[in-house]
Amino acid sequence: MADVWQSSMDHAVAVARKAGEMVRGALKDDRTVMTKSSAVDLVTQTDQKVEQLIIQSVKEKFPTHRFIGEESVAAGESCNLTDDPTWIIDPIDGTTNFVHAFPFVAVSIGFSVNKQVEFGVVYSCLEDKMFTARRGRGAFCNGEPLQVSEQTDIHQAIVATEFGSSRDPVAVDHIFRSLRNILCLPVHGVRGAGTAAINMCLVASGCVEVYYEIGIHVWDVAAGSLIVSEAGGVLMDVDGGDVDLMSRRIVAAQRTSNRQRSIAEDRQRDQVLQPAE
Ligand code: LIP
Repeated sequence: MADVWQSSMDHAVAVARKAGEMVRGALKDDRTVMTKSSAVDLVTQTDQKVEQLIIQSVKEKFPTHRFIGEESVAAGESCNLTDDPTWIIDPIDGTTNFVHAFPFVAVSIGFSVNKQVEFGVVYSCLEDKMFTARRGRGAFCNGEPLQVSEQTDIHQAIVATEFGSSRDPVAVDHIFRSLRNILCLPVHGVRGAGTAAINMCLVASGCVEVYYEIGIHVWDVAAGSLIVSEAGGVLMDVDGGDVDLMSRRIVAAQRTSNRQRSIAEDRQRDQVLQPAE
């Protein structure tokens, strides 16, 4: 049977590539920085222009579809995920990286219907890596199939996370307590690319076993979540329950063996992951 969302996915890949060109071009220009929720929650005109480019082009092709876009929400639009076909857009995931020309910057486009992600596209535009996943049809990077790591021992894992943009000392203490608990499990290492979307693609690619973050938004993780699950990984809440993409917390891991649920389950036993808010 024909895939009803194939033309939308093709469009997402094409517009993500165009958006990536815009991001690369803007890196050479002056990057005027503004702030949002805190002094370290950065936004640039390029974030806004890229989001407009994506939304405009989708509206022309699919006029009935809805949108949740990071910069539209910052400008006051609502952030409700309905059953309608919805494009969930982070025009620049890794804005701080972009501002500093730190080389991990992604355009992230998820597409959901009935609150289920149907396809995800993450374009790591400075590396020129196009990550894609279609529900039930696998995950790919530049056309090559992705497979999560087979490492089942958390002690031999790399864990990715981020510090977020809150500098409230209590929240920062929670983040550091979680980090300390994880490092001392022990694990081989803790890393962070500076973008949730690319961290999730690293899980899907098999070079990072687990990524977790508390405080992320649906646009940071919608596309990446499908890329992880289609590469054989699992998603869960930080307390080990079912993931809710709107809950602002996520664990993405290579697979659900008893051992691999440990970070989330240890949260219940030993409070490994401290809530940030
Ligand atoms: C960022 C994420 C990053 C997270 C930040 C922020 P932005 O997205 O990708 O991992 O720690 O809180 O959400 O703002 O660069 O699109």
